[in-house]
Amino acid sequence: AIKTATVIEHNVLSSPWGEITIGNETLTQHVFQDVERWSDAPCVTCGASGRSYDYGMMRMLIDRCANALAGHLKLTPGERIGLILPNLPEFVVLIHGAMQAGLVVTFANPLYTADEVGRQFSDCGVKAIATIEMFMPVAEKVSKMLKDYKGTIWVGGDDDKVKGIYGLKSLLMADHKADLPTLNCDDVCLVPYSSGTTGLPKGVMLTHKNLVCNLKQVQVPKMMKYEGEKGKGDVILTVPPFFHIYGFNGILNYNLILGYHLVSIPKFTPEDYINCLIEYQPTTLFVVPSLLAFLATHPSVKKEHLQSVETIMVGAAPTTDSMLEKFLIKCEKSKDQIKLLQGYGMTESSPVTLMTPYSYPYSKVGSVGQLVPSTQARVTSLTDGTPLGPHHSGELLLRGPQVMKGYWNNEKATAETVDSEGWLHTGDVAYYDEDGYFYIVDRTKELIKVKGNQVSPTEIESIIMEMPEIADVAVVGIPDALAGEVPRAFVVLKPGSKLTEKNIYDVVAQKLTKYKHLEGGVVFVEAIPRNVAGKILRNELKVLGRKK
Ligand code: 4UW
Repeated sequence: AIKTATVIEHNVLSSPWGEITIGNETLTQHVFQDVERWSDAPCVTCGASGRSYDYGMMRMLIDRCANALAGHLKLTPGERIGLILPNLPEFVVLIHGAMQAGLVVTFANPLYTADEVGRQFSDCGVKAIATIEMFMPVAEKVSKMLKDYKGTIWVGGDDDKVKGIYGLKSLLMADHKADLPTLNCDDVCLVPYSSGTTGLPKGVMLTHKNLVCNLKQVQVPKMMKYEGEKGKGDVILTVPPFFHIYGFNGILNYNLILGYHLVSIPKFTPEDYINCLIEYQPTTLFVVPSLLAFLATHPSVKKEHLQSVETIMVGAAPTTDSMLEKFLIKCEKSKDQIKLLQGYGMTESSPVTLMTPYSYPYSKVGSVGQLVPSTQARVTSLTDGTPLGPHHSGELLLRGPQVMKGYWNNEKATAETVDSEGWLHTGDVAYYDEDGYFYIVDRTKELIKVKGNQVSPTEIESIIMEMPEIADVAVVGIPDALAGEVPRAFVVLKPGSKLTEKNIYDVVAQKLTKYKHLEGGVVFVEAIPRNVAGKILRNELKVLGRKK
């Protein structure tokens, strides 16, 4: 039988999965609470190099890391550390080590340009950076933009030959000792960046409590397969980055609690991914829609490669039913033999708010699922804000203990996003059915999602506006078969300008990482449609985009 969400009042929906108890643990305590039960089991493995730590080793290295950061680099509670790291086992050592030392972590995509990392790390007031050799030049450039900088941790590199650079290995090998602080679960421990419903990327303040609650919310008995199955030795193959909230809390921490073996690769290549499928025989895959499309349609992925897979979890951008079908056809498995699960969330909600329960009926394929425990929702009319009943699309509002404390140093954006009653305004358009299953149908916010990655139109627009010959610009996402969406710029040139599409493409490409490039092209127009308040009418441009 389908569990049904209960409507409580004024069309506020509550979770059919009850409530969680909110405790006082820190994130690291919660994630490693049962570590003694499987200390010899593999914890995180790099699928490219084979480098691997077991749970006991991982826990010990985290302790050592916390002591070294506090005792040797003299980082003090509340100070920010910035990670520029791909998915490597050491990511886990550093992020949980830093949190245990009371530090606040912010992470950046390692493929960001120095401009992008610099903007984020200066905004957050970062005091130390951890990175690998490949990104040391970016770290060095960025460190010069930061005040009271305390040092760079070089993962895989050597110690101290250059002042202010610390090899991670020697930090962990030395017996550094520090008086580690007693932490409060209301302390902020993570500040990932998200552009939210509008504007440039902003720091999202997440507390230990936010993140721990969200882990409890997705591990309710019966909603997940995993009831009573802790430590059963599942193998998880994952590509979504640990430097995004889905990868960090929704995948990494979620599976570490269960004692599962996480295999990841620092950089996606079809060969490495297929090799991991063959070598590690994963039981669960965590993917974004573009990776699902790869598995379903790429000729080098064969059904034999997918035989061990029992569950596949997809989210971070819209998935189509037809792609889910294509995937089943590729595996030659029935819907009973493989579970296709979907989750929906935002950085601002730690991230999960909706998830398909493990036992959901296949009539609901395409739904992003039901409310996770202790979470409420409202769907409000896009025209007048009134709450809507089943099967009517409107803006999705969510409330629960996983909703962020606010945006870093930005009360205005916080107030615009989380209202006085605690509702998070998602900027997504959704409806729910009579069983409390939700369907995402559109987005009212400006955010563009390229392969699950956030792209802020404002960020691209501000770079184009800096070119002297530009009179006005607006960027919107246009549909793309592989990436989901790609950015397209509509540009008004100043009279007499001879700027070409390539000139504009190149300026953006110089300043921003690859997935933000104008793969949707540049369209020259006479004027950008704006409302009386000067706000860009993006929907009109999207229609224009579809016609092109
Ligand atoms: N369908 C359609 C979806 C979906 C979606 C997200 O970068 P952020 O801030 O955060 C994320 C979080 C992804 C995520 C959370 C929980 C979970 O279980 C899971 O997967 C299994 C993935 O991406 O972007 C937030 C925005 O991304 C869109 C939506 O617009 C949202 O506001 N989005 N998930 N399943 N769209």
